[in-house]
Amino acid sequence: MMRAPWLLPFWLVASLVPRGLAAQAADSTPPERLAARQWYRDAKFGMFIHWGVYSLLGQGEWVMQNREIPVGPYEWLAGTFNPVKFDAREWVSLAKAAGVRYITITSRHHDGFSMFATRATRYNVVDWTPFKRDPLKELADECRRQGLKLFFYYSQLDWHHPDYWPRGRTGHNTGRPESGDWSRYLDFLDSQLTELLGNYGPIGGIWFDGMWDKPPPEADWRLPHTYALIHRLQPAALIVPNHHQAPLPGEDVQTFEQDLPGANTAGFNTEEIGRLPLETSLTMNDSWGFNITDRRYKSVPELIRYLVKAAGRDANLLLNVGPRPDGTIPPEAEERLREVGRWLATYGSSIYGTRRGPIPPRDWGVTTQRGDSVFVHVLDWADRVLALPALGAGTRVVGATMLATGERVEVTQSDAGVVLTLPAVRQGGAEEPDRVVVLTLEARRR
Ligand code: FHN
Repeated sequence: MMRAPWLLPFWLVASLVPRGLAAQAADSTPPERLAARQWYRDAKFGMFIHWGVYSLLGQGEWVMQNREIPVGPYEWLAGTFNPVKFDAREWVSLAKAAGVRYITITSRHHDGFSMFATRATRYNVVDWTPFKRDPLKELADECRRQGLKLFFYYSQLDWHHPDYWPRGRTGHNTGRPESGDWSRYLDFLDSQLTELLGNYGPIGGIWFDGMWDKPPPEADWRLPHTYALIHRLQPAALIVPNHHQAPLPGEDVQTFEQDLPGANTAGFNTEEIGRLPLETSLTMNDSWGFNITDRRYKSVPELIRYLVKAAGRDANLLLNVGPRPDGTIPPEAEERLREVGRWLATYGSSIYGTRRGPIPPRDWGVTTQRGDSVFVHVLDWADRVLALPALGAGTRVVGATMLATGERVEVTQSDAGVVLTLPAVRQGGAEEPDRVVVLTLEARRR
């Protein structure tokens, strides 16, 4: 008799199902998770937070690997972590001001230090540090109070745990014994995930990272087992895997890193886009974790345009901040978040709750759509006249205005397309990062 697919090793299932279709084919997704996926598609904007022991050194979250810090000294460093200025209310208020709908925070990064209360190891923020508080609990409570969803980033890769063995591509120079018990390590992951899903109320989901360190079939990560565990504990929690591959069975979101969906300038993203909700994660400067010398912050218009381009490709933007070791957010990041929030206060209707529009991304910009409103986001087009391709058979534009001002936009249309004449840009007026035209459609039958 054929074994049920969830009893087969996940790499075998993955190899049997055409890539890209894998996620949908083996999925019998329950209604609460389908609803969560819809919520996720509508949310469009999230705040990523990379924060941990590494923040103390101000050289990014890979400092343990990059500086070849052995486990012993790193454990000492962890024992000094004391972010006395951490205030969950301030973080969540800032996230709200930025206009994000969810926060994804590192519960455990590759350094293996747990930023939450866990019984699976003493190497955690409550038991190991003078801080003794569980920041994730404080954040979870505050997110609930202020109406944001909270997701937990969780690294499958570990540079500290002795059972992360055999080693993958990284974590070779941390002075661990050259042996270990892989299945015990996977049990450890499951027990921590059980805590994350059990002790913080309803969460948005788990954002996995690090499997790329030894991708299957090199290692069996027991994904069907772990994914089933997560979905059993919280049926509406989404699994967001940053494994840089096309979606696998049981996953809920396809996430891309430092690239819009389908692009691969970063060198590790797949160009294959499945049918799950999409997300793209982006650093605000060039670092995820706090980096004291990284001043290469993206400008506010750059960030806005990235958010818009993501929405035009049906993807959320997960924009990162790396808080400082005392628990404060760098002012450069705070300023940018508030500015993006100000922009969204005017233009949010063209982003939240939309789907990609009828015109695929163009050099001049993108389109988004909600119901019979199409939002034309003019990003790179200096002229007043813009020609669009036909919006679909029988689709007529019955109105066109500038979203910000309500000014009328002149429209001429034919079977070949729609020509818009945008209002003249006021002399001396500030250059907008995105000129948004709202087209109202009337579908008519031929
Ligand atoms: O190695 C990590 C990195 O530190 C960071 O967490 C990013 C976020 O998308 N993901 C990994 C690289 O793929």
